[in-house]
Amino acid sequence: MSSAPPSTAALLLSFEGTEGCGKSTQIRLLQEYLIAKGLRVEVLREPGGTSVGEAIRHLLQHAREGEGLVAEAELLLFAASRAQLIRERVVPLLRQGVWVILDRYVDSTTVYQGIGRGLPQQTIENLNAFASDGLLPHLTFLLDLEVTRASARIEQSGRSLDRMERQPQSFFEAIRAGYLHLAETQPQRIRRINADQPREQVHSEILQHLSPHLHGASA
Ligand code: Z5A
Repeated sequence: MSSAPPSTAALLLSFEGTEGCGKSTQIRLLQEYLIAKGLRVEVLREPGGTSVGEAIRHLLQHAREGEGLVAEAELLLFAASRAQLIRERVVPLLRQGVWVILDRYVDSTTVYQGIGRGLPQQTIENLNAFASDGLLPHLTFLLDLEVTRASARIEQSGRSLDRMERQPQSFFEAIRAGYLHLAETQPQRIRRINADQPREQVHSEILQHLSPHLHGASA
């Protein structure tokens, strides 16, 4: 999977990491920063981001019916949400020159379904390529945080856990290790950011990675 997004001007960015690592917080800060620079920016989440995708998200994370999902069906539902999102929103937005920030993307499937659920990596690679139409982000920010630190943040926020989050700590340790391996093997695209720092510091590290791409960017 290696095709470039269909626009020379607008970038496709994605954020990855274990739950509670600060993706939503950093995406918000980055969106504000880019908008202040005069860029048009859309934030979309996975699963979700379209009506179909949000219905799939509900089934995967919150609906009682989702409790019985087998790993293979779970994988196909994430892929279905992605196929819809890419064609209905992401590609048209990039063509209009709108920057797109994705809250999770193909790397989530590689680690959660591949490593977490133990599904065959080749199947996942093929399905990721099919669902995404081969579209990879220009840059992916991996917010890396120790699992116990991330759980403490979620606990502190007071929100309840969804189906995907009710896994043992070992599951999330494996996910974190999987992400770190991906960042090591694809250093051009995937940038590991130490998320165990104050919000502003994390934001500023993200901007450092982005700055070569910002040169000359305009709406
Ligand atoms: N999934 C999958 O299995 N396969 C796939 O292909 C895809 C997804 C696409 C989606 O989760 C689930 O789907 C996810 C993977 C799976 N499940 N699991 N398990 P989601 O989108 O519902 O939620 P999430 O991605 O796990 O994110 P989150 O829990 O909402 O956390 P976050 O966005 O990374 O963090 P946050 O909300 O910005 O911050 C969490 C708290 O920490 C909050 O109270 C903040 O105020 C605080 N915070 C943030 N930054 C800091 C710093 N720097 N210091 C201290 N405190 C901070």
